[in-house]
Amino acid sequence: MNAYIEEVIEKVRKKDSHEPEFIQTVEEVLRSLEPVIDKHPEYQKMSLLERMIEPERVIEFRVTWADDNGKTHVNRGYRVQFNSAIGPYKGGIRFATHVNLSVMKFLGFEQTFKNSLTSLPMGGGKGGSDFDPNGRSDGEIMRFCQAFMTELYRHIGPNTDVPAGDIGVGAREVGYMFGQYKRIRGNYENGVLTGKGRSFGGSVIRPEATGFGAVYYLNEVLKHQKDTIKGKTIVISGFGNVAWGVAQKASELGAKVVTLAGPDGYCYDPEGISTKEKHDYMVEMRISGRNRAQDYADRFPSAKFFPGKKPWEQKADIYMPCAFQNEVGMADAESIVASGAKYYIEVANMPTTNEALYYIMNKGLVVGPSKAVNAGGVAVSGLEMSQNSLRLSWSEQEVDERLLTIMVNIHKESAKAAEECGLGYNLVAGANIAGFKKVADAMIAQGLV
Ligand code: 2IT
Repeated sequence: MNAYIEEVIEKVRKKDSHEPEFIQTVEEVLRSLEPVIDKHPEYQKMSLLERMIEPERVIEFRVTWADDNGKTHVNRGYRVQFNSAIGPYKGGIRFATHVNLSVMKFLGFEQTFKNSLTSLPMGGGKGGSDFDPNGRSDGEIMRFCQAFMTELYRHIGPNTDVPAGDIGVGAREVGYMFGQYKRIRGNYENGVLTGKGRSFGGSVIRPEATGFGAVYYLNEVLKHQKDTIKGKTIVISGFGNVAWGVAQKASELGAKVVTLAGPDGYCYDPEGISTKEKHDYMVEMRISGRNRAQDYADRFPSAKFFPGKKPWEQKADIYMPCAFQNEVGMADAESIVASGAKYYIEVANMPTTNEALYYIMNKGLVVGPSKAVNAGGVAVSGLEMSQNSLRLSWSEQEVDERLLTIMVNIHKESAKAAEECGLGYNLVAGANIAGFKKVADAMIAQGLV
């Protein structure tokens, strides 16, 4: 092990001991950079890793709002502006009870490398709140978004920091936040947020982009392995925006997604979540705010609901976690490996514990890391920024073709970076190395930033 890397990890463990998710991603990313750090002793002299693990800025703020009964609530808001070496901070906003500083920092750190991989000029950032949108009325959501933006607006802008959606934040919430931003600023700066509605600068394909991009990436992996997506069964988790995009594109390309999952358990549908009716129902499940996977089995008799269980116990050719961080632990990894599957493609941000990740990799499965696989979402956000700057909007075909090209390129560059370091077809290390190099070069070129 490289002594410099271990020293930096040790510092993070001590200094940020109360931030387990952040420590986890720092360990995973930094350890995989060993061949690059070995080759470049000047990075140590310039304290490059110490700089990279320190966010440029962390903003934490109070969000006060009133529910429909007039009761006052206080939530905590965050924006972590992690790294602006290659472009304005860019990354989503997450509304979920599990949001805390550790989660925000892990997401901002991952976002920095992910955005670099897209080849578009975007730095890394992340924001959110511990607000729980489940079961909230439309009016409550709007007032919360307005209260959140009333503080956030002073820290963001089309050339400064460009937020978007994430878990709990979709086009509706982005719309309310944009409205409030515009009202306070008094300028029509639609490049300040991405994932907007189509009528005010949103890009086509942005809602589908994360899921479509993930399947494009999977397709590249299969081609590399001289395999095909046709006829493959896929086990996924979640039923939100990302799972929805994956189910649609996988069905279109001839694969069959056989599960979806929520906090209450999972559904197994041997006929596949393959029809437009089923895909549309996933959207209904999301906007209902009920947050229940069981609703799917109640609606479609071909599906069976398994209460309190995770979908990883089902056999499949390909596993694609699409829900949230650390949803796949050691016991889940053991079922996945025992199934004989060859492919494990992370879609949610850091869905695998480090122990489970190394286990799956060591057992010889091809692993697609989330920061590469899910980069299609932020890539189309980057394309939305381009369209807003041009004051133009591109056709579906144009955006989809660009998305495909970007995903093909991310796979190619990651595979190449790993190969060049003598690591073989290691897409996990390859994505980290390829993402890191561009940011590192930019930081060095810009002096002591
Ligand atoms: O995790 C992610 O990459 C996102 N939530 C999308 C961020 C964005 O700016 O579109």
